[in-house]
Amino acid sequence: MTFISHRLAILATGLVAGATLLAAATAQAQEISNTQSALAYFNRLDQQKKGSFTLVDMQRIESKDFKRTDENHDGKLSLEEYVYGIPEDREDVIKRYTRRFQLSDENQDGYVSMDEYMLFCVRVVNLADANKDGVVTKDEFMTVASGGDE
Ligand SMILES: [Ca+2]
Ligand SMILES: [Ca+2]
Ligand SMILES: [Ca+2]
Repeated sequence: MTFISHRLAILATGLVAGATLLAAATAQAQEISNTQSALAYFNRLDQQKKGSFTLVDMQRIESKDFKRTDENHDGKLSLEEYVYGIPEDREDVIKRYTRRFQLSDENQDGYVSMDEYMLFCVRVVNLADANKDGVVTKDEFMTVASGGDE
């Protein structure tokens, strides 16, 4: 992820002694939290516990999520609605959601519409479904979701 390398770059330039150690520890903690949240996300999408999910599964679950998140029922999500409920001290989670929000906001109007949200699902499934069989397995999902790289 870009913001991790950015943060590491700041750490590396800002500190002299111990910079390498600290950066390594930060990266490791980040990796663990990425893996855990990717796994939690996968489990949420794999509601029937098949060890996989399809685009249809994901869109069904995410569209329910969209309606729940759309606090003021205007049919679109603001960033405030999107990150609502994330504890303030979980800066890493807030950053991840903010990034996801920006990626989803296709027309860059500062809101994520249902269409954009569904399109995001299509992009995630296309990206993750390495063997293009229409099913995203846990392995396929974890490969793209938990990696530290883009
Ligand atoms: Ca709204
Ligand atoms: Ca938009
Ligand atoms: Ca597949």
